[in-house]
Amino acid sequence: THMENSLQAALRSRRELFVFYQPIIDLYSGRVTAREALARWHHPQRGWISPGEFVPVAEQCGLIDQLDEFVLHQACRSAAQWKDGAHVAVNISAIQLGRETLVPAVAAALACSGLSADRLEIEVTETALLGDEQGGIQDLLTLRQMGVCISLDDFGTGYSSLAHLRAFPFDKIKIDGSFVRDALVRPECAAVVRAIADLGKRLGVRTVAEGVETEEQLALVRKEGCAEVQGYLYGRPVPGADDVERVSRLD
Ligand code: G
Ligand code: G
Ligand code: MN
Ligand code: NA
Repeated sequence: THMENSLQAALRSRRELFVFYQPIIDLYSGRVTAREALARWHHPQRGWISPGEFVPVAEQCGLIDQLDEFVLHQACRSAAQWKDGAHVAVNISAIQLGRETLVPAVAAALACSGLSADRLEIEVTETALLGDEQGGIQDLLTLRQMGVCISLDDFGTGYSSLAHLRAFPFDKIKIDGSFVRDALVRPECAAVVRAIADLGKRLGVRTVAEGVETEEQLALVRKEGCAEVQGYLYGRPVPGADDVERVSRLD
């Protein structure tokens, strides 16, 4: 399709692809503990295209490994320059787990950037653990042995199963933003936030509340015992320091 071809061209030239970063705050210290790397595509005719649109296309047409590798390298390179020592969190597509290219790609990004492995967090969704479960879990174990932190993203949506938490000892659970968004108006969403936060405490896994946009939502997730928060209240995704100027010319 047209989008496949232009995404392929964008990956080759690299001029239209950007990595934006959104802060993740540790509620105990109040500091930025990590930044999530989020892919952004500025198409010459269509303008900004969301990863919600182009990541599925990249997955379908076999470009996802190149896209994730691009983001991984860029994110590690940026994080190596951050003076506050914050971690960088990179999303890896579910279909990459259990493929022989993933672990070498992470190792290469760390080696090229000089970033210490314990400053890299890999975010995977539960979909990653379906199907070829053993290959996926083996990859996560290898990454963990290298010192990389592993987060379970979008928890509570999709194919949520508590079996995943038994199959692999995640370092963090990210509570999907949809629950946080509605927690103040829908008791069942507040109950889900509380249940996941409790689960994290009992398992000794840090929980991250995503999609925190207001002070009221912050107070709620703090009360429920979430360890970290992410959302527009603290900051939207913004381009890395090296790209600020280039992006401002596009807007
Ligand atoms: O940034 P935004 O909220 O629009 O992201 C939408 C979705 O795209 C999220 O689920 C996010 O995890 C995913 N995403 C963003 N960047 C990347 C990336 O570099 N690789 C993969 N695989 N997914 C990404
Ligand atoms: O699936 P994943 O958690 O990786 O996706 C993160 C997505 O959530 C990004 O696309 C980011 O732009 C979006 N996001 C981050 N914070 C907020 C927020 O406070 N509100 C909303 N609506 N979206 C957010
Ligand atoms: Mn994520
Ligand atoms: Na998420």
